[in-house]
Amino acid sequence: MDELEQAVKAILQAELLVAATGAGMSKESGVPTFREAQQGLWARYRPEELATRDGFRRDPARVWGWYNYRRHLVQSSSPHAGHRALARLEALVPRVVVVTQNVDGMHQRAGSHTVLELHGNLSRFKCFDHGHPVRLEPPLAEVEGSVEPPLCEQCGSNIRPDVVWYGESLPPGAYDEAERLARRCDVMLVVGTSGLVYPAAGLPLLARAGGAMLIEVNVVPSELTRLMDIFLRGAAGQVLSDLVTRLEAAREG
Ligand code: BV8
Repeated sequence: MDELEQAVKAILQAELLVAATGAGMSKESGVPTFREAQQGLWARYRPEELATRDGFRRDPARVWGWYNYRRHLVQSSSPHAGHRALARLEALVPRVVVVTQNVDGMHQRAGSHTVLELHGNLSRFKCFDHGHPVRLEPPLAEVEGSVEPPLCEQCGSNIRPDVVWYGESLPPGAYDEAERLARRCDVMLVVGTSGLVYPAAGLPLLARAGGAMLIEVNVVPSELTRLMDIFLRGAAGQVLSDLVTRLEAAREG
């Protein structure tokens, strides 16, 4: 039995499947990943300069402008067949939860109903000093550049994207639920992550300890591959589409 067939067999028996996704999940939508040399978002900047409280304090306009540019990339992109395949899974497995490190909202746009955003969403906003939620027409920038952020009407501090920066804690509700589900799931499908950023990267280990079958989809091995029962090498769009098409055929068969 080839690896894809093994994955189909395991998923058909699952009651609870957790799909843990990273930036590689959105690559085929045209949203850049972080670590791929040259074209990755971090290639030209160090994460500490842009995705930390200190980076924002030092130069709010540069960070705000960078997120406006990323928001433009996200809003000019669409979910691909791989995002839609994860949504199709909901008709095949009693409970499917997507736990994503991505901040682009693609899973929700593709139709997934239960998405835990561990690192927030760049189209949601709050203020820097107190986290006051802020409703704002999401600003877009077709080119990178510095743009002064607006100010919070309640406290006058800078408005920032509602994402989790390095050194910031994850939203307690989302992370605690992700941890609980990782421990309980029958299958964890790990897609498009280098497995470098914690605590998200620790979830597959919890799933393994809980007795789950671990399946990874990636174009190259990651930091997590050593934990996996099955490694499906390939792009998320193609591999997930093939996987779910086979699952649908097996369900009908
Ligand atoms: C925390 C949101 C508790 C913002 C992101 C010192 C001080 C403080 C903390 C730390 C510290 N040292 C270490 C830490 C912990 C730190 C951490 O893990 N650092 C790393 C760098 C070592 N973590 C944190 O700070 C977290 N908080 O620990 O809080 C705390 C609090 C205070 C003090 C101490 C502890 C918060 C981390 C969240 C940071 N925010 N994003 C934004 O997006 O702007 S992280 C961001 O980068 C993403 O969200 C994601 O998590 C990460 C990128 O990783 P990936 O998604 O895996 O993407 P990557 O590009 O790396 O890989 C892409 C993969 O896809 C590759 O494997 C590639 O092969 C594959 N691929 C490519 N194409 C395809 C594909 N796969 C399939 N198909 C394809 N077509």
